[in-house]
Amino acid sequence: MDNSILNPGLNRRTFLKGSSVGAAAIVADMALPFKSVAAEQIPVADVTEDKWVWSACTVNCGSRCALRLHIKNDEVYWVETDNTGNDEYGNHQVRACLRGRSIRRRMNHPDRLKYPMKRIGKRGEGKFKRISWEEALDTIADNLKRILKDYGNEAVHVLYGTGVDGGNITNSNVPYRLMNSCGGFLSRYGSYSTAQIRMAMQYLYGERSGNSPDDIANSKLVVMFGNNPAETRMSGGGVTYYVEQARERSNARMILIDPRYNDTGVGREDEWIPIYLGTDGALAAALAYVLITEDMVDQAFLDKYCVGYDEKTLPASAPKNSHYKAYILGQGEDGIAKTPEWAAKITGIPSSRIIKLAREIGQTKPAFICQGWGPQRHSNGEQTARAIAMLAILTGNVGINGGNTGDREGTYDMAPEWFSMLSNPVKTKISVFTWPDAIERGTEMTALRDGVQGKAKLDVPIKFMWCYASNTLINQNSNIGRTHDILQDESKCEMLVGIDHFMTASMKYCDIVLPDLMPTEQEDLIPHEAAGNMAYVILGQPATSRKFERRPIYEILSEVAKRLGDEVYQKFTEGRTQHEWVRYLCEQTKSRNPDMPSYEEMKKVGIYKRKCPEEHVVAFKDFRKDPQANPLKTPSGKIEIYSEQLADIANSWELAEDDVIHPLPIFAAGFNSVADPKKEKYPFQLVGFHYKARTHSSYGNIDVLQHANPQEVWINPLDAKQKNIKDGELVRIFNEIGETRLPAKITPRIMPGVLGMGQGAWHQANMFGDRVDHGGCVNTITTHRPSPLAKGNPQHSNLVQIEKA
Ligand SMILES: Nc1nc2c(c(=O)[nH]1)N[C@H]1C(S)=C(S)[C@@H](COP(=O)(O)OP(=O)(O)OC[C@H]3O[C@@H](n4cnc5c(=O)[nH]c(N)nc54)[C@H](O)[C@@H]3O)O[C@H]1N2
Ligand SMILES: Nc1nc2c(c(=O)[nH]1)N[C@H]1C(S)=C(S)[C@@H](COP(=O)(O)OP(=O)(O)OC[C@H]3O[C@@H](n4cnc5c(=O)[nH]c(N)nc54)[C@H](O)[C@@H]3O)O[C@H]1N2
Ligand code: SF4
Ligand SMILES: [Mo]
Repeated sequence: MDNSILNPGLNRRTFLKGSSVGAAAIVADMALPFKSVAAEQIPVADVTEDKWVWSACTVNCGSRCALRLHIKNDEVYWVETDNTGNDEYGNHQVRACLRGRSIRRRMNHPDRLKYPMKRIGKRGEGKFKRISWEEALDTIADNLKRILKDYGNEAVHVLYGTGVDGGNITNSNVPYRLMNSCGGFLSRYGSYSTAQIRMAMQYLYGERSGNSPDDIANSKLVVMFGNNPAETRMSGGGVTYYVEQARERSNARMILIDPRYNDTGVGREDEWIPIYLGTDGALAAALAYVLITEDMVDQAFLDKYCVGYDEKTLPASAPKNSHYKAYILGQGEDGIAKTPEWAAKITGIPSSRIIKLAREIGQTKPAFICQGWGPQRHSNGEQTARAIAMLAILTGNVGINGGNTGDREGTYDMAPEWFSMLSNPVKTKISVFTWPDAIERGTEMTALRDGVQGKAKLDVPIKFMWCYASNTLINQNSNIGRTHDILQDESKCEMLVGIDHFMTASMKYCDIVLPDLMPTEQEDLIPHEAAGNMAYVILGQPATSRKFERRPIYEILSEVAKRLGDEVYQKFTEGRTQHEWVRYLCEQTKSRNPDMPSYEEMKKVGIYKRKCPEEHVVAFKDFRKDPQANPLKTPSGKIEIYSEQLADIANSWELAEDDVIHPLPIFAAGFNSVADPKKEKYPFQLVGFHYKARTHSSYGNIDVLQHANPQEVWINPLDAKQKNIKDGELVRIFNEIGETRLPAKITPRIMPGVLGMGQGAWHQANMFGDRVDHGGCVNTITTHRPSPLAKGNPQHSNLVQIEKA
């Protein structure tokens, strides 16, 4: 996941990560001839010995957990987790959740890819033929060379993928390094996780930042907008533990605002306020109305630290009365007062409850006001993210202990060493979400309409794509049907290289499919960058020898590099084996953390934890102390409630009528919203929330997890009654984009008018037949239309119909 909230200024994306192979053994009779370059092949002494090694779960779940893998006969047969430290946060155990504890079922899964393969049927048909590594690597290198020569480096894209988000030398982004070793590639900005909020906070605060969750120990009130740490940062390595521990200390009240009564609640919250999807901006405006009219705003803070709250601090270029206060009170251009009654109709929350919430927020200090990434993964997500943050700003909760910025929580960063991705000579970027367009109509894509960065327009479409540790080609990207159609034309994207563990929906579309080792089968230094006030690194060792013909990514890419020439190979490897790299990463990390054990000691102790020396991370603390000496990274150096940059963009970009970019954090409903005329035909909102059954699609094929957390669509009893749907009954969820089928779960934990299903279920459709999905994969029915400013994925903005199947 993308955690751009890092504390002491280290931008993780400039220190991208990677994993290592180290002393993995090759069982000779299982492999076709293959000359390995970058891996040492030390035979395992005695594979029948009962032993255990430290390892980690590295999927993209917002946590990162230590594993102790017990091995007999060269197979993991038992999984334990962290047993170091104690229960006190700052030294707590990073215990694995149900998924990590089932990792041996993934490692030993009969469906795991075993050999390199090439596609022989149509893309998506799933027909493949086994080939040798030589043939696979030659095919990749030959096509890459040809495409670089014919179209240039801008024609190569590394698809967004996060399957090894926690890896260092195994990291999902390692193909960047290969491409940067041979002239660069068309890169991307933003992420599927945070496209809209990142853009929003850049204009508001200059960057994303938040107090670490342990600082809730100093809070009197916690307000969470669409935030669900219990399910999305599970386990001892996650944030949910901090929230629990810190609330035990402060006894802070906790209010959850979410259309679903999510797992962070279930009795631990003080109140759940259900809200229609995509309407938090309207709620925030009405809360602001009460704060202003009942004199609960921190006027001194707004005057000193902010631009555009009222006429006093409005920039000279802004029209008169275009400030926030005028917008809220109905004295601005729309003339509408954002009263609780106004917001009640939009949000579904009674006006009396809005007034009560405003008074709680206005009178309880300090308050930890935060948002998850659910509210921003919408067609109006950029506006919503800023609107929610306004509550922290209006009440002066920014830059103090116990407060927060209104963003998601922040974290302490011990500055671990990331395997460098080198720098990209190609400066052109597309938004993370627009690659299907860059394949289909690349040269038509412009800066002002499609958000191309670094150039006025793209010069070439995407012709070659790396798809490593990514299911975003199909399963995790919106509108699977449209992507299928685009990829059918093999003269468009000419080569798709897939590297994974399973024949996922995405792998079925790749031209060459390569079987990767798992991070648990290699050596790597695994850092955790979202760990509250305790950062840590885990030194993982290979649990078993390599099975079948699986290879580690570093070795695979080294082999491709070699075929691209000596210079590329040298740049990519710098002459180091994976094991040498891991030692190097350890040494560099240790140089910034002197009490970290040496590499040899780390092999024994497994994990090194370091607590934030200041106890809690407080975002923008220096700015709060002295805004002149420590300005924010915004053009004015202040919090820009009114953004002149956004005013410029709103005036110059080509936008559809329902695409709103505004200098102020106003409420704009967006497309596929409560206000969309399509709602007549497709009356239900649908959210594909992040689900504990899986990490996206990873772990999705593990039977025990499927049984513990079935894939089902949540529907309120009132809606179920009206639709005559019974609990557990198979239903069709459909709209103009597609149809998916799954069982219904009737529950008051979701508000009427809204449906919810876990995102990431494995797509199961005949794409050459009726295209109906039988896996409950939400991306059958999500749209490719990007959000206005970030051009990000609005995957939670969906209007659908539901019927009995
Ligand atoms: N178990 C598990 N954990 C995960 C992941 C996973 O797949 N599985 N994925 C990881 C990744 S990569 C990421 S990016 C994060 C994602 O973390 P988030 O984006 O925060 O997770 P979501 O479930 O999308 O949304 C959080 C909550 O917001 C609610 N919500 C959605 N839209 C709205 C809205 O408009 N308003 C309000 N108020 N609430 C809304 C949802 O119902 C949900 O309960 O999770 C990470 N953690
Ligand atoms: N509708 C909807 N769609 C969404 C979201 C949503 O909220 N709603 N969330 C979005 C978000 S926030 C994100 S981050 C993306 C995540 O999308 P992805 O990054 O595609 O995440 P995963 O589905 O976990 O897929 C990762 C792939 O990596 C593979 N993998 C795991 N470990 C390894 C490894 O060690 N080596 C290799 N080679 N492969 C490995 C897995 O088998 C899987 O196929 O999904 C996005 N899609
Ligand atoms: S899935 Fe996440 S929370 Fe669960 S064990 Fe793995 S890293 Fe930890
Ligand atoms: Mo994500």
